[in-house]
Amino acid sequence: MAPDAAEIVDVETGIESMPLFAPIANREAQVMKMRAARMHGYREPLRIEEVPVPEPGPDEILLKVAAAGMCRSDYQLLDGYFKGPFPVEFPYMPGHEIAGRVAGLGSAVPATVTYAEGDMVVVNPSWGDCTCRQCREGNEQLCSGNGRWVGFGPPGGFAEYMAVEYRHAIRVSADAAKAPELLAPMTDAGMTPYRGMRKLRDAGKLGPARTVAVTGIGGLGSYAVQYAKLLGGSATVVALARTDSKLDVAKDNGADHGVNVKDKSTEVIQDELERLTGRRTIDAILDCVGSQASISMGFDLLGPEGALAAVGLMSDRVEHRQFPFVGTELSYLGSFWGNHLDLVEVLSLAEAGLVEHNVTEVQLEDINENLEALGRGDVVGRQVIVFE
Ligand code: FEH
Ligand code: ZN
Repeated sequence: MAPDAAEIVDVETGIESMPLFAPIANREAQVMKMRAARMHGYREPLRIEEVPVPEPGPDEILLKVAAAGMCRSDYQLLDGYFKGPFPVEFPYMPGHEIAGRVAGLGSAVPATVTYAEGDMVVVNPSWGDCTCRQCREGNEQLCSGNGRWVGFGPPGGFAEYMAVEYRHAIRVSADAAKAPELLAPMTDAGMTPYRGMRKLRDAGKLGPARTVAVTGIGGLGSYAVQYAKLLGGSATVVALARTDSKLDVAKDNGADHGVNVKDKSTEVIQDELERLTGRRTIDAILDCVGSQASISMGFDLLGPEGALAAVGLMSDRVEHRQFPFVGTELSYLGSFWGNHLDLVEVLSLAEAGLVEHNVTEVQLEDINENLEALGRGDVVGRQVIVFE
């Protein structure tokens, strides 16, 4: 993919001030092939195929994908859970946690972005249309216009190359670039619980003599307990999960206590909380599961003025008794993915060595068995497909 400056200027556009290596990438992309995992239907295994490398549009950069994280949402996409909100056209390439190296620039990428070939970037996954209030306030993940979410509409990163609008790429330091497998998960598993925990903190629900719990220690939860420690203002951090091995991971990541909640009544869980923390209730919960059972359990465990922030999506509906919401002033905070600043902040925390990762490197060829493990809830931490 090495650029040839003379050809760049003449052949593709004729504009002499073109960015360095854009047209070369465009031209080569037309003939180059890449491996990609694509959906051909709901509830069908992904197929690993040789397909053309995408040609970056004028505002896009071509990325050579270095690492792509695998999320439970990928399993749900395949399963049809998102058919309504995010219909996709087949064949379709999922993958929304992406880190990759710049391999080409579209003709209209401004020189001021100063990308050089080989720069490592992460992809901010939510692509708002910038017409609505949410986008103008910086929350493109909540775009109420024609927002798009990579891997849920635009082609994603389960492929050796992808094209992305330059403004959605965030360049990382040369040091961070050495471990793309740790960068990719920050774009969802690392960012989503950060935003949720930030909401609990900003709502005044964390602090000394409080208890904050994280429900579900999968890809997001093992980051969430760390944010509970970082943002919690010395609140006691409790992990709630259904297997002891997941609780061990939570404790390795800084949780003060773990409670195995499988098949336990509220009262039994409260007995255990009392033994561990001295209190039967919890002040703030970050729910990383999103099931009727986990959210209902969370509300049952909240004390007066308690708040539950939900970042997981599993059940279609969640029902709970109405009285405690009013009678004890409970709050329910939805929190979706994260915005540009959330991503920059978690990247900075990670770069400062304040975030532990629980990453398993996997191969593109094994994608279907790894998706099945995600569907069964068997994965602790993040599986990340590495390409380089
Ligand atoms: C992405 C798109 C739709 C639903 C859920 C997700 C998550 O993976 C982001 O947290
Ligand atoms: Zn995800």
